[in-house]
Amino acid sequence: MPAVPSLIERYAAHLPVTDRTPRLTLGEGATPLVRARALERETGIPEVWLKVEGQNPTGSFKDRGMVVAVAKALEAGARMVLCASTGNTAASAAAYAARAGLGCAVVLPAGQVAAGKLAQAIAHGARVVAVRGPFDAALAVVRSLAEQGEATLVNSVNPDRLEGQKTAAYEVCEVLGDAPDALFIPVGNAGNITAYWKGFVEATALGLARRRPKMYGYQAEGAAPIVRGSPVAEPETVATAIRVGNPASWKGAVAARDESGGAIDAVSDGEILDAYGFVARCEGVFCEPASAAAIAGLRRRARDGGLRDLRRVVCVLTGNGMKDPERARSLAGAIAEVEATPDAVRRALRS
Ligand code: AN7
Repeated sequence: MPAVPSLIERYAAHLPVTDRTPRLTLGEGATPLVRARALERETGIPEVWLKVEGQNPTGSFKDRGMVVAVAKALEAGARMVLCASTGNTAASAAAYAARAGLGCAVVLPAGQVAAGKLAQAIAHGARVVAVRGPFDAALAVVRSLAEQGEATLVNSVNPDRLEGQKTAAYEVCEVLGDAPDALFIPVGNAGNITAYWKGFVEATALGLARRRPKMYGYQAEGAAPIVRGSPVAEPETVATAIRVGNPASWKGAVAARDESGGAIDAVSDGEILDAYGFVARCEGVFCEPASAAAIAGLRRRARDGGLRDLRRVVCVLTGNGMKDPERARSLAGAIAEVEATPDAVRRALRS
């Protein structure tokens, strides 16, 4: 038995599982919630916390929902799972399918998936196909294949995914003793903001929290259909994880925004990369660019004076920075290569 019970065991009473559901686990959930002092200084908000979802087994929040979806697929006698993905869903599906002894097929937008995520899908033995077009085109393909009975679809249109993902909201409430005043979260296909809101609503009903947070979701400017109010045919952003033009959980995201009194806004690629560098250098937490959209949104809203009444906020850092090594490498120029002597190294360090 692991020291911390698996996500399915911990939250069985609140998940669509039965005694017959396999207790599949890779040690997902129970991720760190860490104080962000540099962001507190910059924003003037008394408490800023980071929910470090990149600490999940495959390096993103997707593992919470995937463990439930794959366990339920296993319980139902499935042989194969299938998903479209900007990368993290594919990595997670591949790992949990491998663990469960199921086949896995992933359909990716060609040329738009970070190297680490692709490496994971391949290493875990998934069948990988790239399609010409954005994530939305890949999702349409797998929905059609799943309808024809080819495999169990494990995208977030599968309700078991969102049920698993809502556990992150429970954890936040457990650790803080209440929900925060506001939650900042990136928005791509919009499953996660939908799942967090469900989790917070349930947490208040269960007595884990007295309040519900305002939900602040962030899309990238070049991929901001919810902000614009209509689908984007050719989404573009450096944050490839949230390069989505027609989110499947659009309605859920709008409900979370409106019922909580929050907002969904767009941040530029420049703001995203600035926030990405800032949390890595000033907080010691390395997230991926898509995750940094939440930090970029927090910084912008604080600068604009829109957060004066808030005492405690949580930012969800959805994925690990190591997923996208090429982007990280672009933060610095050439690395000096010198003779292996103290003098040469000292000179190089000073230049
Ligand atoms: C790091 O992997 O959609 O709004 O196919 O990987 O629930 O879609 C990833 C999404 C944010 C957006 N941060 O979450 C996929 C995929 C990271 C992500 C999101 C994703 P949703």
